[in-house]
Amino acid sequence: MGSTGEGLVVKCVLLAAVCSVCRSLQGGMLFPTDSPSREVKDVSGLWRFRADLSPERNRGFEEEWFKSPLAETGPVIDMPVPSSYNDITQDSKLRDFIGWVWYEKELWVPARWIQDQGTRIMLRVGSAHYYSVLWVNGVKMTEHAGGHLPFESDISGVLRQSTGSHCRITIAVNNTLSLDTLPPGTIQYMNDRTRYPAGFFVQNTNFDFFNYAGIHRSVLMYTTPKVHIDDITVETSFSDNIGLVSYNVSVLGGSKPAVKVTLSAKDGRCVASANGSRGLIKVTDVNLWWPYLMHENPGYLYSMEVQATAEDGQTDVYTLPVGIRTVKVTSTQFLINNKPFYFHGVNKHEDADIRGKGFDWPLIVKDFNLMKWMGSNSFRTSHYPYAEEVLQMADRHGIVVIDECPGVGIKDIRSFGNASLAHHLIVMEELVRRDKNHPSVVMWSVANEPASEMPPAGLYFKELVSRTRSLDSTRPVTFITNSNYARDLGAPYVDVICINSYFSWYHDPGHTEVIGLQLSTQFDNWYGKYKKPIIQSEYGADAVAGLHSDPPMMFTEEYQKTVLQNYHNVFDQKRKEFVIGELIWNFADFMTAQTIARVVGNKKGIFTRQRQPKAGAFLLRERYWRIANETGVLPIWTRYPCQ
Ligand code: GCB
Repeated sequence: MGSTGEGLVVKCVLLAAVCSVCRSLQGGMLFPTDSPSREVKDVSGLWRFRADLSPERNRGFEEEWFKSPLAETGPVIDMPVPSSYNDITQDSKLRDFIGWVWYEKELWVPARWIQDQGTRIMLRVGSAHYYSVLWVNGVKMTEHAGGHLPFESDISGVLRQSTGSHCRITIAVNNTLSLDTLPPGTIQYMNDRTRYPAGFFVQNTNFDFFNYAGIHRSVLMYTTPKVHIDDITVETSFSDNIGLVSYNVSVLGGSKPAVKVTLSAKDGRCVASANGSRGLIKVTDVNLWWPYLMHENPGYLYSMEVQATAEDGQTDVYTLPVGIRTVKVTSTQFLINNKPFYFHGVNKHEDADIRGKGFDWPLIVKDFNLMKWMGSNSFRTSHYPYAEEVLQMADRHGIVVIDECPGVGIKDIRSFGNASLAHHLIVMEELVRRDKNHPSVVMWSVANEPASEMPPAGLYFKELVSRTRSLDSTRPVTFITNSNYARDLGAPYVDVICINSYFSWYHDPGHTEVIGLQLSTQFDNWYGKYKKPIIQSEYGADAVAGLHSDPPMMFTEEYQKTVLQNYHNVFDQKRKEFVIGELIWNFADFMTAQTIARVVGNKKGIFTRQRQPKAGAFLLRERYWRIANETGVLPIWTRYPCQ
């Protein structure tokens, strides 16, 4: 340890991680929507911004930058929210910045919100990477550990204490990763003064994507009545043509609220209703929620309107989309509504030019159009939870989702300790709380490629998987492995085995002729030992768009295509047995840290980062539509010409 400042960037986050361990989740995290009793105000847009470049990254806290307008304590720049800050300026110091950055937004809150004492005013951040502290008008509201899930705070009190309805929101965000964060990382100080300047440090990580940071999703202000619907949980099933929706509504803020639940079909017709905060609703002639390419009418959603009326007669109304479906796993199949489902889809990243991991509607809609164009029926949220709006799209389009937590790059034995596990459990709790009602989400993934052969991994995953099951007993749980089938200590606990392998890329580079044998062996070994269905959760090869060679050479479009074809031959044999899915790595090229193995990012996309297809995209398109035509029921308008 050399300079006075070293350790501080880490210390702030470690402290935060410890606090998050002590915390247990309170309340629900319903997505804010307008309703007759609720209003939403989007406070995204241009915010003021400053990175704390002080050696200890701690000047903002020492000088209490949250107490007065940010522009009064130093220079500020414009920063769009939502967006990563890294690629917004021409300054490499900001692109590669590690430590605290400060965001500020000033706005007017509708006066009626403040005057009406019966109105609860909430402030909700969709996600900010990684650790956040939130102040309103200089008063600290909350802190949050974790870069991919929402947090919120009741700001009614502080707004009512301030004069007028002017509101100043300050958010400090720290992207430092430590051994107990998810994903984990370490800060390394370089103390050889003949090679590095004083205070030089780097953030080490074990994952293959750029550690984009900032306020990545919308910041919303919203209201509810004082007696309000805090959370809703639905679990669905069916028997013959009767749909069953078991619901549980939690209402806070008052005693003895009267709860009424009404379920309406797509055309607005009321199909069932019930009274009481929990119960079972029966729907005759049910329209089940089906995946895309499995049914003529995929993604069918009912609307569940929940009304909670307080003793004073004030009513809170919240409407939740509900898809009725079941999910089951056998030793060889994944069943949706009791029919075998084969995952033919993609792995994605939240990643694009300029905005980094910032939420962006045009990008999301384009990505869904591309997935549907190529006949993809599913995706995995590699390697962290995606924006809620993405899951809402998946619900409506019938795209099946494997929902992954940010447990990526757990390679250091110290990251299997109690503090890490406690944080991991909280993240799973936050994830399930947020995403439990999405019919598109069919499985939880608790981690990607952890060092699952290390001795502590067995107990760690036993606990993690069983606690996840106790949070949600309706969905299977998996984690993604790339370890040796005989020594994997997590595999005994999961419901589905998900394997990543890169034959002829990281092993035997250039030799696509070995893929067939190696992949068959992989499948037979894993199935032989665990007797659980298997998804090839990653496979692929880098291809620099426009680079060609025949015979194929690594990094050309032809090589990527050849790798894919060789994998597909084996999938076609094994999907008759126990292989239940294939997810290409990756949907699109994406940014990574700078390393000698990456040429301006990872190029395993079948689309470029700008979403233009490479040869591999056309190959997959033919394949996925062929599989869909064999196994699915397609609406006439989607039938692919080359069937
Ligand atoms: C993997 C990782 C993924 C990488 C990919 C690659 O196994 O799960 O994050 O990007 O390999 O391209 O190396």
